[in-house]
Amino acid sequence: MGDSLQASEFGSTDRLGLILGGVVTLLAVAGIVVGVLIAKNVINTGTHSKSNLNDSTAASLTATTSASATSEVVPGQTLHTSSTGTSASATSTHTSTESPSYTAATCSTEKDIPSAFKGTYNDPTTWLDMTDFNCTFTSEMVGNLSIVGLNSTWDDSKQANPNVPALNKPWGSYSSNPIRAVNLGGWFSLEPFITPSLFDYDSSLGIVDEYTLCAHLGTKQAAVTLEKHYATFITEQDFADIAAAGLSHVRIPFSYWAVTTYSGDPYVLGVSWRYLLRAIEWARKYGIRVNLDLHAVPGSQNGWNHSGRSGSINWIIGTDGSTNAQRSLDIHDQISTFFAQPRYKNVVAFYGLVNEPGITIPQNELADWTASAIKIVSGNGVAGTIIFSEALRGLPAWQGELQGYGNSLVIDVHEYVIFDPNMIVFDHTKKVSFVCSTFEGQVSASMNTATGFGPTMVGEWSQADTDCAQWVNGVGSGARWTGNFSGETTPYCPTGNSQCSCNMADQPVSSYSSDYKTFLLTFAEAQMSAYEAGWGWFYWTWKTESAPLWSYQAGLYGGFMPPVAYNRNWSCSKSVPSFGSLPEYY
Ligand SMILES: *[C@@H]1O[C@H](CO)[C@@H](O)[C@H](O)[C@H]1NC(C)=O
Ligand SMILES: *[C@@H]1O[C@H](CO)[C@@H](O)[C@H](O)[C@H]1NC(C)=O
Ligand SMILES: *[C@@H]1O[C@H](CO)[C@@H](O)[C@H](O)[C@H]1NC(C)=O
Ligand SMILES: *[C@@H]1O[C@H](CO)[C@@H](O)[C@H](O)[C@H]1NC(C)=O
Ligand SMILES: *[C@@H]1O[C@H](CO)[C@@H](O)[C@H](O)[C@H]1NC(C)=O
Ligand SMILES: *[C@@H]1O[C@H](CO)[C@@H](O)[C@H](O)[C@H]1NC(C)=O
Ligand SMILES: CC(=O)N[C@H]1CO[C@H](CO)[C@@H](O)[C@@H]1O
Repeated sequence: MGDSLQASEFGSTDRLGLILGGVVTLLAVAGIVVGVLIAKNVINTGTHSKSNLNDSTAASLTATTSASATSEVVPGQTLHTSSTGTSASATSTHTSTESPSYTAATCSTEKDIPSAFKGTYNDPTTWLDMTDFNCTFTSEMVGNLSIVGLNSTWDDSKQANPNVPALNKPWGSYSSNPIRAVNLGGWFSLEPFITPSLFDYDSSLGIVDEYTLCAHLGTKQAAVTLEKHYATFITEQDFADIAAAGLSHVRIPFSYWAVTTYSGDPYVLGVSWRYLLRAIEWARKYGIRVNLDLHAVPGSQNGWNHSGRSGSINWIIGTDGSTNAQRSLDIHDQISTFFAQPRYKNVVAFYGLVNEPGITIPQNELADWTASAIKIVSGNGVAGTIIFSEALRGLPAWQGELQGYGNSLVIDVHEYVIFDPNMIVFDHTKKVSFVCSTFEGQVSASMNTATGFGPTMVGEWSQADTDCAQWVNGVGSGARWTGNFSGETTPYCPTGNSQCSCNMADQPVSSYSSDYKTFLLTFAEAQMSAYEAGWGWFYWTWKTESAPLWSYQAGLYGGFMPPVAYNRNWSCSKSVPSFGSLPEYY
């Protein structure tokens, strides 16, 4: 897709020559001469402690292009038509109160970048944001993935909070010291309901997911738009706030185009990779352990928008299903080789194979793929516990499956009461008691190999009591609550009639009644308590633009989340408090 230069592969000088004519010959010669020259210019890194979030600079960046028909990540397969260094401009949107630091450091400039890497996503002189990135070029790759941007040393001595061990100390038992954590959803794998501003187009354009968004923008503008999002949506301050909220882990969803793309893909290749790596460094700085979550695999594992492309499942099953299954194994080979490096041993505590595979994928085929993936990932030496999804068929379905891995394999279930017409209709009290009985019961049963798989975690949950949040069912979709979701005409709310309305869900947090906040806090504490019957929980998600019941941050600011996650007043062992005169129809 798109409109920029196509280079078929690294070393394809014929093709480069066609595009750039004699210039490339000069660059190639210069590249050989320069070789792996280490930059010598000492520059003021005061500028590098800032985000260079300047739109005109961003606009001068040109796009990444996907290599045609290759599944390898190859340096030089993407081209920038120009490489405007961003190191000179220092416009900061969020660090303006910091005093500048004047530590000397060596940053590469354009002349230091070997020709094969010039203008690629590995070329730091083209990056939009240099905050905390190492600005010295390196051609070093691990698992065919670049380490450029990373520092050579790291410090694993931090503790996220006094109740959990420092990164360089063993966690111990997750059954007795559960995970309390959040997802960083909508950052590297876009979701319209998390960032509706990125999907604000006329509905006739059909922009409903990252695929259609990138196809519409074209490769150049997609790269500019998405890099700006990567650089601004989550910042270091979020990691500081997450640790301060008593949370110990983050689950970071990312998509396969962080490492590779295939013929015809419109996705932005490679740019999210370095922001993912920086995110891990920020997590480390606050003692937070990371759960890497491959949220989108080639072909789409569930046909939902958050797999990149909404539509059919073409992974294991569907068109090119077996090719895409193999591609996803190849991707795991690369990624797990990378994350087996010593620098990740203490911080990447969990390694997720694939988010929410669709229920139409036969379980035996999914289990076979999972066993192959585990063999690759553990064979490459990843230290973290591997995660597989219950794949929307219920925890009991995995009793007796994928046994023999001990505590090095954990099953992941996502618990929501609002996507099921049988549960969304529960009143507020019933939603709380249902979590405490049924969801806690499911998690407990799953922890026991006589009744379930064994080690069990809850990788997603939220405080939503309706499906009213804008686009939570997809761009342009109606809601079950009001009775206009996907051809339905029955309103699924406790009163089940024309009273059912999204009015309250659409209000700002500042207008929430104290009874509603009591419900929301209790609903959150009920879920935390229920899921701590297993290995613990990851809330979905840390931050949203406009959906407060899906934002841990909004809950903290709004006073309907416990200020620190490990210190709570209510648990499932207590009776459900009164929610006063809280209405049940909105
Ligand atoms: C970005 O930099 C350009 C050139 O230095 C300047 O003209 C422009 O005002 C800056 N834009 C912002 C948003 O700071
Ligand atoms: C890398 O090192 C530089 C220089 O010491 C520092 O400013 C920067 O914050 C470090 N980056 C990370 C992610 O730790
Ligand atoms: C890296 O790429 C080369 C060719 O580009 C390939 O032969 C090799 O298998 C790849 N290694 C990994 C770990 O993907
Ligand atoms: C920055 O990266 C270069 C190349 O990988 C490396 O030699 C250097 O030590 C790194 N700087 C820091 C501060 O880690
Ligand atoms: C669904 O119904 C609500 C309330 O009547 C309305 O605001 C919304 O536009 C409808 N959405 C669709 C997709 O029909
Ligand atoms: C627990 O209750 C006390 C006393 O009512 C209150 O001050 C505190 O904020 C509550 N803590 C949480 C986490 O709700
Ligand atoms: C059509 C579609 O894929 N809808 C999904 C989009 O993603 C949201 C969550 O972000 C899901 O709830 C929808 O089912």
